[in-house]
Amino acid sequence: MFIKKLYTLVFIRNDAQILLGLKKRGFGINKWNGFGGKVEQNEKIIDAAARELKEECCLNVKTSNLKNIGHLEFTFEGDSTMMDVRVFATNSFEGVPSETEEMLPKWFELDQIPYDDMWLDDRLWFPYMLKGKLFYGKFHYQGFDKILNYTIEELESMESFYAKKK
Ligand code: 6OG
Repeated sequence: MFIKKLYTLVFIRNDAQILLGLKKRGFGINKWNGFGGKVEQNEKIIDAAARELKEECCLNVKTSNLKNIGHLEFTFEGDSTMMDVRVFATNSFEGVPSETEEMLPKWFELDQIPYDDMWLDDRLWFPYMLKGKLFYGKFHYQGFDKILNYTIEELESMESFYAKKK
């Protein structure tokens, strides 16, 4: 059995671009990713998503504008933790993305996503997100640079996915 830990991951979009952040420290250092982190005890997932976005790149979002677009599960060989990552997206935000101690934000054209400097799983599920599809992905890593196995599926709705998962 795995010990599940809840995380958020937020993507800010405009028509032609996506905002990614270069992680400057800790887990995933030197990789481009969305903005997110651990959900705290007694914190709503959606509140954690907005909080982490603000802490990492100084943008404000209304939680009502954050759309849950995907669910990712990561496990690592020899580790009993499962990272349960709730993915959100929005094109509605306030502020200017700014560098913080944790992240360096940068806009990328949708056809210039820097997959070579991202988690290996991203190139597998980003295409769903970029086409506006909902998704569930499960990835089992050996170390941080090899995926031993994975599955990805498109979802009809997040609500029915979570209802079935319970
Ligand atoms: P902190 O440790 O910084 O939260 N995360 C992943 N994101 C992608 N794209 N691929 C992975 O493959 C990931 N594993 C974790 C979840 C870590 C942040 O990194 C995300 C969180 O947003 C293994 O608090």
